[in-house]
Amino acid sequence: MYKSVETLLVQIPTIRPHKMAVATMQTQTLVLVKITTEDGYVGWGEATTIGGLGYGEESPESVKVNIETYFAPLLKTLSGLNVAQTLRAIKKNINGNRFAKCAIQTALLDIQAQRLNQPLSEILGGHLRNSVPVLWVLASGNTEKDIAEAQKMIAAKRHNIFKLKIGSRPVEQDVEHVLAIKQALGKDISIRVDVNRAWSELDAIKGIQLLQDGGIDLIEQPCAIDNLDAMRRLTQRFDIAIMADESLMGPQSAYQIARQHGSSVFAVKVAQSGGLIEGCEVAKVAQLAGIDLYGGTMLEGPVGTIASAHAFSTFESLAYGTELFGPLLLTEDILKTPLQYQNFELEIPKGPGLGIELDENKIDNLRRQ
Ligand code: MUC
Ligand code: MG
Repeated sequence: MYKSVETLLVQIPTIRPHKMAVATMQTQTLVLVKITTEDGYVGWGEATTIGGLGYGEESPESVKVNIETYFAPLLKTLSGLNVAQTLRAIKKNINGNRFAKCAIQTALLDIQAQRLNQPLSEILGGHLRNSVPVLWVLASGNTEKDIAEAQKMIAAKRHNIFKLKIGSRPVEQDVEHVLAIKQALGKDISIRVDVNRAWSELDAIKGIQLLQDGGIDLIEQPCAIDNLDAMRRLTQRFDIAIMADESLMGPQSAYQIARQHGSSVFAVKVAQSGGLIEGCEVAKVAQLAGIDLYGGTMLEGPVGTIASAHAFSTFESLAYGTELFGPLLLTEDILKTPLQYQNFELEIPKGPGLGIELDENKIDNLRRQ
């Protein structure tokens, strides 16, 4: 049934250095998975991560090796099964590897949706919105450059919400940088910060108090991945929204955080969740626990971005919007028709499957040999 399963590492420079507490990116390595069936369908998935092993537990290289060594041979033995049965067999035979599992699942769902002649969102339960709001991340590392970049985005009606990457400088310096940007952009522009787990609990108490007083709207992943107790104490101590990102690793960890109300918002990432279906399950746990939702990214290219958009389009509420801007951070597009970003939102394609067409010549030129 499956003729081939290919994993391609596609290296694309970013439009400027993207500075985060965990890594500074000058290029992004997209991890693309292409599954071809015996009867001629082609499905795409993505397992992109950030900063090699700096962010998650899988690197582009480990995803490629694991898919080629374990997932692809297994898939070739699974014929005549539906998507759910195939995913169950994968889970039974392969531990962990959430990013690789997400890419494989996305490609399988892309194929299945094409067979049914429906957009991918429809086999995840159905879309509730045709587009999703998209914020922009200011991470040049320079206050003046960030302000100019934000003003350009607002004028072009591309983004009117901004997330600032902090955590690599002392708390006071980071706060000064954030509040200068908030003041320059004005009270109607929502500013959030992502600490990428760089603060101790005491740093967080100091920093969050100052940012809350300065009118900032949300604090993302202030403390260490495993320090769920600190996340819970901070959520209870402050009025400002505290969002779990790296700590959220799928439905089980969503449940663990939700049962103690360890954050007020969840950043749902399909790769961190282990798949689109699991991303929707994380959202359901949040909804049941009264936790707000935000659609996160691993700075994927167009495949992972639009797959995430299909999943997020099914969420009943998406109070904090999304950060599905990954393709806009790259200097090259790998689609025949670019994704549609307009009026501060990303349109969700209406064609069958993912609803995008990849430019395979371009991919061939950009891929690591
Ligand atoms: C993260 O931690 O949120 C998402 C946007 C961005 O700039 O970096 C990623 C990772
Ligand atoms: Mg984050």
